[in-house]
Amino acid sequence: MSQRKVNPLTSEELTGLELKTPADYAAGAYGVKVALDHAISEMGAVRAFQTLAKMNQKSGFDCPGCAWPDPDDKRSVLGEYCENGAKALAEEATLKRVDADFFSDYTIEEMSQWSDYKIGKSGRLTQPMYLPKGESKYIPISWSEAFEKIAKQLNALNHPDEAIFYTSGRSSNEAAFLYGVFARAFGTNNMPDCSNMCHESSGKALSQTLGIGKGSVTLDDLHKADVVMVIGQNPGTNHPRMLSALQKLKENGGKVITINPLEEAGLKRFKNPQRVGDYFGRGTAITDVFLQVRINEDVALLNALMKGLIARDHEVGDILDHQFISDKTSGYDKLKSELVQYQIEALLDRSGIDESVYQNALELLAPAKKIIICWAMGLTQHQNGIDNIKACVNLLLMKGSIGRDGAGTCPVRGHSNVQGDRTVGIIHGTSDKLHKALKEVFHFDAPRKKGLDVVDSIQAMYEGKARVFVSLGGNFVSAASDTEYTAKALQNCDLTVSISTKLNRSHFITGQESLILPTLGRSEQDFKNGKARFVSVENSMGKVHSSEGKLRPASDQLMSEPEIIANIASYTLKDQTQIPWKALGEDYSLIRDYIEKVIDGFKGYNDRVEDGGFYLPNNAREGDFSKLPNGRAQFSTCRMAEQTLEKGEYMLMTMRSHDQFNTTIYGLDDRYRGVYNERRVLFMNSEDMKQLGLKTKDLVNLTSHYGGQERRADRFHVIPYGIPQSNLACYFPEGNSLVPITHFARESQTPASKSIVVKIERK
Ligand SMILES: Nc1nc2c(c(=O)[nH]1)N[C@H]1C(S)=C(S)[C@@H](COP(=O)(O)OP(=O)(O)OC[C@H]3O[C@@H](n4cnc5c(=O)[nH]c(N)nc54)[C@H](O)[C@@H]3O)O[C@H]1N2
Ligand SMILES: Nc1nc2c(c(=O)[nH]1)N[C@H]1C(S)=C(S)[C@@H](COP(=O)(O)OP(=O)(O)OC[C@H]3O[C@@H](n4cnc5c(=O)[nH]c(N)nc54)[C@H](O)[C@@H]3O)O[C@H]1N2
Ligand code: SF4
Ligand SMILES: [Mo]
Repeated sequence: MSQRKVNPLTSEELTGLELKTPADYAAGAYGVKVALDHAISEMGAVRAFQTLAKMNQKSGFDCPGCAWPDPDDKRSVLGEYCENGAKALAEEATLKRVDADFFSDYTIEEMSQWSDYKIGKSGRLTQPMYLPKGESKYIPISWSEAFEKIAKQLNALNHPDEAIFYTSGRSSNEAAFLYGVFARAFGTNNMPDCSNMCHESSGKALSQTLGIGKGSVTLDDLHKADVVMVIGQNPGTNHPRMLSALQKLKENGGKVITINPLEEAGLKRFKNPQRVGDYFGRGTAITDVFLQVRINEDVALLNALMKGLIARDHEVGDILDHQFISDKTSGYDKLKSELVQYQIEALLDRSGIDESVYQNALELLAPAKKIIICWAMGLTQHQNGIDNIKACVNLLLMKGSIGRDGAGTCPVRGHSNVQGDRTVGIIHGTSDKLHKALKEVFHFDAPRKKGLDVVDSIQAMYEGKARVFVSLGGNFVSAASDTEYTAKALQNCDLTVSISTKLNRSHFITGQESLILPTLGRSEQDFKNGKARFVSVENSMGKVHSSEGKLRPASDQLMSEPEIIANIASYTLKDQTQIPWKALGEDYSLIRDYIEKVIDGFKGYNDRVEDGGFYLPNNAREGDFSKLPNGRAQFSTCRMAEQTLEKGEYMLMTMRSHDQFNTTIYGLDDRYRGVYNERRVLFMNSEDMKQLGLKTKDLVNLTSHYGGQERRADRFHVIPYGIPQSNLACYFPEGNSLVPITHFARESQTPASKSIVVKIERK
């Protein structure tokens, strides 16, 4: 085990909390100002304006932020991006640099004491760096020496399953496909990815019920729905352009029901920065009915809504789609008999919803023929995450709201290409179909044994069963749960390798040896032999399109992701395969040709992607459930939350502020929630504060107690907030140390980082 004394947690230093009243609308003129301030301060004015003009345009590059889709037809001349897209770009296109001199100035022990904010703001990585065994400073290394070291360590393993190949969701289809082929040709399915911590619960629930692990709607459907339910998602911050789609929906007469423990500003009212009128007017009210659910009581609430719909259908008829239920689904009677066991009052009592607000929601849902449910981490990151999503599917199926225009499932994806990475093979297993295709096309036998996901990988490293960890993007130590345990797991490795754009904490929490391989960002030009190359990505709604960077790269020593992977593969596997690694790394159109041969739905990939992009096949969108048992969509039985709180215990959720992208901290404000200049805050109900005798800004520590072990996160300012009693919220990753590695969603193993039972300790 490493002797280095590095800190896996972000600094606990307080930065000077200021509080204001939470906002009552999102975006608007001030949002544009903030976006430009970020872009200009990191990139300079000229570079900022020139680059932003290319983002999300047809011949430009895909926003490195979230996975929200661009319009299919025309794009706005005022810019097709939001405030947080501008911040994501600013972060990547910053003029600050982390070069060899920087690394010679600081030891990893020193840098690990910094806050995540300070680490991220250091700038872009510029050259390959190597941390030798027992040393505390990274030193420069050539690309070829770096590849030799990786090959040597991989080939020295007792078994390929001692290697782990992690992927974060920002990699292109081309890079991800090559990485997946390499890992399998090397001999392992150990491909954990950020999806495991994100929408894995959605993927599992949707595959089992509708036959596809993705959503079924397009952007256009959102404009046409009768009712959109937004559950466990904060689009104003995390998918800001979704608000433009909801605005269009409202203008077309559609309604919005929001289910969330917090009344998020972006779901109240939206002032569209692309509409001059909205700068002066009040903008558009988004939410019609707000159901302020208690944390993890969504199944109870959805069950109550379904019971209400069934009762009305009995009374007045034509509320449920009986034709659809009998023609296309199975399991309805079982669900109905299960729902009979519950009392609506008891379900509402559990979920914390007033009868009158519940009735208002029913008023909207009952007559609706076209319902869309959008959701994100508020549903997936609980022990019963899969049940949450199956309950949403139940409601949609009852109403015949699947496979119909303006209706369906909308799991809103996180990272800009997390969905594409999965499509092209980043998953910890090889299906029979993929096995066969790889054999036919590349002439090798992919491993049959199931691989490790994020949680299993951490446990394997902790137990010394895995010894080389390669990370294609991401910040594993800060993103995963049980921070100190995860840190020990990584430190048990012989070698950790990070393919990264920017410095992050995982570069300090390393194996005995460590490599940082700096790569190009989305916004940067990717030239080879004088020719510009482009990559492709898939958005949250299953559309594949191209992305071509426009900026001069941060350094002339950067290498593209596909080329780095091709080199790792060819150094490691030498001539053991017939795969032309080098050629693939140079010419991405060859990778796309192979993707077309191996993965369904990519026919004519190269031509179609250059021609504006294309939608991948989607059986749920088509209403085709032939792959499912009896060829039918499946109703399911869903378990409600089972955790009960003892006296002195609270239910904590960890969420994103408005000024971060996962572990990358853009700034210290959470403007919509009225929190400024501080991340160590604990959102608490004012009655709960009163009971504990806590005043605004008092400092507290948090502890969790699972399996007889105490875990801690210290020093948070308490702030009164509109959150249900006995519920708490703090930011991610500050709260991650409280989540035991074994606390995850059943089946999907997604860390349950939105329902952590904690106690409060006064400072
Ligand atoms: N600017 C920005 N954009 C991002 C990201 C980012 O960090 N910054 N991250 C990207 C990624 S990877 C992802 S996965 C997405 C995440 O997007 P979101 O899922 O919107 O992100 P979170 O902040 O985790 O917030 C979840 C919401 O769920 C609510 N919630 C928590 N618990 C419950 C519950 O039990 N029930 C219900 N109904 N609601 C609950 C919270 O109050 C919060 O509003 O965003 C993506 N986009
Ligand atoms: N407690 C708690 N934990 C959570 C969550 C939560 O809500 N609560 N959310 C979970 C979710 S939804 C997710 S998706 C994970 C996120 O987990 P990750 O994807 O692992 O984390 P990120 O913070 O997105 O990774 C940021 C790093 O990626 C690198 N990077 C950025 N762009 C590129 C690029 O183009 N190429 C390459 N190679 N590297 C790049 C940079 O070095 C940057 O520091 O965290 C999870 N963890
Ligand atoms: S909505 Fe998401 S993808 Fe679109 S500009 Fe904003 S951050 Fe980028
Ligand atoms: Mo995510």
